[in-house]
Amino acid sequence: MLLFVSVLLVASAFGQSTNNEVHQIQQKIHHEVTQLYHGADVNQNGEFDKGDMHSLFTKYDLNPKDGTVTKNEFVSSFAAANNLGGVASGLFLELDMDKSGGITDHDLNLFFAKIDTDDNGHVSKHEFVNYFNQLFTALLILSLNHPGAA
Ligand SMILES: [Ca+2]
Ligand SMILES: [Ca+2]
Ligand SMILES: [Ca+2]
Repeated sequence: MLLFVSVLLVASAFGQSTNNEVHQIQQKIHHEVTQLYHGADVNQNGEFDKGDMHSLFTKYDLNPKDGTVTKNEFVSSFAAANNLGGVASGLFLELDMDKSGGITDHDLNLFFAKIDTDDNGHVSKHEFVNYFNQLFTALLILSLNHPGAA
C-alpha cells in the first residue's frame, strides 16, 4: 500500500519537477543503490543471497539483540551506513512485510521472495538494483514532498 501511494506521488512529483531535477535524483539513487549492492553482498559471492540478508540483519539487531529489528534499531544503523537516511523509515515499513512492527526472519523470507522477481531462488544484481531503484525513487520523492512522512 505504501508503495502504491508512493508511486502515485512520484508520478505527480515528476510532473512538477524539471527533467533536470528528475535526472539528478535518478543519478543519485542509482549511485547509492550500486553502493548498497556492493555492501549487501556480505559474503562476496557475486549475488545477494539469504546468507547476506541474515548477516545484514544481525548487524541491525543490536539493541537489544533479540531476533527482532525494531524501527529504532533499523533507522539509526541504516542512516549511519549510507547517505539514504531520508528513506530509512519508509524502507523499514517495506521490510516489515507482515506489519508486526519489527523485522524478523519471517519478514526477511517474504522480502527475499519479493525482490526475486523471476522466482528462481536467487536475487541477481539486476533484480536487486531494479527493485531498490524503484523503491528509493518512490521514497525519496515522498520525503522531498512531505518532509517527515518517509
Ligand atoms: Ca533487536
Ligand atoms: Ca515483521
Ligand atoms: Ca532471481
